[in-house]
Amino acid sequence: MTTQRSLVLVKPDGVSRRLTGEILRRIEAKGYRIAALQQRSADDELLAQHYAEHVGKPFYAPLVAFMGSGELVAVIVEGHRVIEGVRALIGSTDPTAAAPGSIRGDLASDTGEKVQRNLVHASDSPESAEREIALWFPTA
Ligand code: RTP
Ligand code: MG
Repeated sequence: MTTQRSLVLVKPDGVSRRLTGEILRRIEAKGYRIAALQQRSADDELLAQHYAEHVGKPFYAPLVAFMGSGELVAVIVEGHRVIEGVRALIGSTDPTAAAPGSIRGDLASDTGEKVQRNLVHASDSPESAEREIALWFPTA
């Protein structure tokens, strides 16, 4: 078995709606291990690095404002094929399109705003996972 790591963020909507436990419960119940966890806020500089691929897109400014609007929970999750597995657990970006049974499909609401408030972020490739873990957990 090759163990992978993924960077998961419970976004500010997840923390303020008291869904941190429910989201992490689903990830743990699937068999993944929480290797590190921190509740914190994020400044514009960290968010600009985290979302570098989205700079210039129409939702970028509202996305950074939303992600900086309150505390979030940053987590390193470990397991076999965890990157693909957690992406499947969280579901599609758009809360309306996300499949029932997924975290976003079951728990995220479409607010009709410029940015999707979709509760959770998860790394989308091994390269982005290692880049994001280095940003959020510099010593891990
Ligand atoms: P994430 O990076 O947060 O795990 O989500 P994702 O891969 O499913 O989505 P991505 O395309 O990377 O977009 C990052 C986040 O930006 C917000 N977004 N809003 N048109 C919109 O309203 C829109 N598009 C993207 C979402 O919060 C999305 O998760
Ligand atoms: Mg993404």
